Amino acid sequence: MKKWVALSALLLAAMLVASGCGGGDKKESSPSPSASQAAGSSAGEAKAITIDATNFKFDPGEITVKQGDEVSITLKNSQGNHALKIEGYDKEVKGNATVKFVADKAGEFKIVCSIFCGKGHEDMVSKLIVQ
Ligand SMILES: [Cu+2]
Repeated sequence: MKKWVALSALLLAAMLVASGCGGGDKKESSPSPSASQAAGSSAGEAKAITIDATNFKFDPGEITVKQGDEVSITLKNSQGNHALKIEGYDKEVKGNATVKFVADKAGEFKIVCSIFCGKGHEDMVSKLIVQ
């Protein structure tokens, strides 16, 4: 029993180390909107966003970028089989792939799942806000 506890603690530590230097594509851990505003809030930045899809939800449910930003959206299918479509931008990405485009139109664009994935399919919505 003691061995098992030690082993799982070791595993946990290893996982923490791995995630610490592994997930370089995630940019959500930067809670400093004031810092970017202070830097001049320039448009045309590269924004890499990962949307996590499960049954039946997109996370995050809202993405905000600036007009002119180079947006790269990666859809990660954590559960089920989903695809993502940005209405108004005519962009689509299937699970575990990335779509890149320039957010040249301002406004709010509905993001929907474009694969019928089951009973909660209609609930799979997110939103792209281009300011
Ligand atoms: Cu769906």
